[in-house]
Amino acid sequence: MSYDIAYIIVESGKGGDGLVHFRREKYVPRGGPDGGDGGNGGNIYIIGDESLSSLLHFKRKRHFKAGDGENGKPKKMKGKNGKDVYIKVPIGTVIYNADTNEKIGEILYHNQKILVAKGGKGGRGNAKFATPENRAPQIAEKGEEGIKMKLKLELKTIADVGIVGFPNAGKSTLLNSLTNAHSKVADYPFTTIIPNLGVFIDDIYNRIKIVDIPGIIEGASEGKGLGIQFLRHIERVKALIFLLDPTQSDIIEQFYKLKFEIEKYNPQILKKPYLIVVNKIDLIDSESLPDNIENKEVIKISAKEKINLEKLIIKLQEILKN
Ligand SMILES: Nc1nc2c(ncn2[C@@H]2O[C@H](COP(=O)(O)OP(=O)(O)OP(=O)(O)O)[C@@H](O)[C@H]2O)c(=O)[nH]1
Ligand SMILES: [Mg+2]
Repeated sequence: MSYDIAYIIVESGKGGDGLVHFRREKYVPRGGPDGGDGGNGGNIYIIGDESLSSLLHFKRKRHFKAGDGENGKPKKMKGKNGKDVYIKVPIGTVIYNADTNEKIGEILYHNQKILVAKGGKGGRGNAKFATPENRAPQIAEKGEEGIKMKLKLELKTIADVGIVGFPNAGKSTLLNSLTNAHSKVADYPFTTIIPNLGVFIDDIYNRIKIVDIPGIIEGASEGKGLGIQFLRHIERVKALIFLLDPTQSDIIEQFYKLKFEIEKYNPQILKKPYLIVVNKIDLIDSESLPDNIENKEVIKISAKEKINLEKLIIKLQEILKN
């Protein structure tokens, strides 16, 4: 089982059987039929949970069974319905029938529910079969069987590239300049609250999906600013752009602070390929910037004035290829 694919077995509950039973009361020698209906079997739902970011929790538990419906009872009492089961998955999970490969649905938002296995219907008790011709039916229905199936869950990557940086670094401006996106740009921090997705199409029609994310600040991994919500998004991209803003503070310091927050959240993210990009070179003397950080080339651009973006694209294509 890999990080972003999981196989699970789900089993909805069996419906309870209907009951054959006749009323028994003192002084009433031959009571009528009073066998109750069986309860319905429990359903299995998949539900979106925004606090999850992977399918790893299915390593521990792979088999899910909903409760069976109770059998019908005397006095026309219906058996209890079986307990439903809700299986939590991260947003972005696509659900397939593992045997047929048919797509069942996709979880796109928090608390979204998709019914994947309906419980069996409870059978009717003999009280339901009484007619003027047959006042004492000896028949009742059996409850329907539940459904057992294997599901494949797949967590989609949201984009190829995620742009990370401090608030106001120009992440949304860069996304808009490179792609068809119209992410809101403004000169105050936390303009971007929800990640925006844009697609860059190169001359050989390769599509690169790029996402800008809310600004990272110190303490983000502990929930400061927009906290870990956005860090979760960069777990699901293939490569990163560290976008540094030389008008705010020292860029080397910015780079280390960003890396520090990401590492504290999930060190695996830093194993992804990344580019170090300095923005807003139209505002400063770019000669004063270092050419390398940690032996990695520093790419100097202006997202707003569209300076050096061709080079950035070439570098992006390179790191995505590997
Ligand atoms: N001069 C200049 N200004 C820029 C450049 N890139 C972005 N800006 C400006 O910087 C400000 C912030 O830009 P945004 O794109 O909203 O920054 P962001 O990183 O998305 O900000 P948050 O979403 O708040 O984290 C805006 O006023 C932009 O016009 C650039 O290359 N040169
Ligand atoms: Mg923004």
